[in-house]
Amino acid sequence: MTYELYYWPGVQGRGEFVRLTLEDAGADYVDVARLPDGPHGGTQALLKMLEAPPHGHPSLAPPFLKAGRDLIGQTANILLYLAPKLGLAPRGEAARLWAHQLQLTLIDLMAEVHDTHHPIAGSLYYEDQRDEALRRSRYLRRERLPKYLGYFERTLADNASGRQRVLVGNAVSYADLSLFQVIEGLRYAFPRAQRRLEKRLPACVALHDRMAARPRLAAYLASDRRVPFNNDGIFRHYPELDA
Ligand SMILES: N[C@@H](CCC(=O)N[C@@H](CS)C(=O)NCC(=O)O)C(=O)O
Repeated sequence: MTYELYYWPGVQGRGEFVRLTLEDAGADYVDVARLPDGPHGGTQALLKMLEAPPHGHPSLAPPFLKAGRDLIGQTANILLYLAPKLGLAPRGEAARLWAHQLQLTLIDLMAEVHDTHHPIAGSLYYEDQRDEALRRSRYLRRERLPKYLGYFERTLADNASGRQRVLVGNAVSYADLSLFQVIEGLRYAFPRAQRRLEKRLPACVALHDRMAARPRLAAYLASDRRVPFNNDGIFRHYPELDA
């Protein structure tokens, strides 16, 4: 089965969570909107599948995944479906729901990060909401990031079931890959705040480094399939927001 991932080209965004799972598993997939423009590739193909899918349930927004005749939207939902098939989910319903819960929490954090540079509306320029962005990011740095990352640090510390600390059970799951991605994004967006915070996050940092060293993931990160972080994505670096 060749999976088809539909996500905006040029940014990592929420699609990157799905990409990391596909890449780490060595799955066969195409990143449709990054293909050359045409009936089966590029942004036009994405919009066509978004607005009028030939079968399956339509999504409000990317990312969504086409797997045969199934069309699955919502990042965490895609991973709930995909990761067990690729050997990157824990076994058993309770553990799967726990991984899903952690993924939803990471997606919540992403939304808060997005709202630091677009606190009023996604349709307005950053420059037109800069004052609100400055206020919002102060609270993210001081209150929200310590709360979220402290939670993941405790979750890792509390899970003593494996030799190597992972978020769920005793084997790497998509939740670990997603935490890696969020740490990468925060290092790009808020390098100063993140440097300070990471002094109190040894388990998160160790997990991040172990994920980065996984052979397939390392190969992906070094490849041109990994779009660099940039200021069109969700994690953006505006130095004034990291003051
Ligand atoms: N909760 C959804 C959010 C999807 C989402 O916000 N997608 C963004 C790109 S990362 C988008 O294209 N939004 C367009 C819109 O909301 O109008 C998920 O986790 O997949």
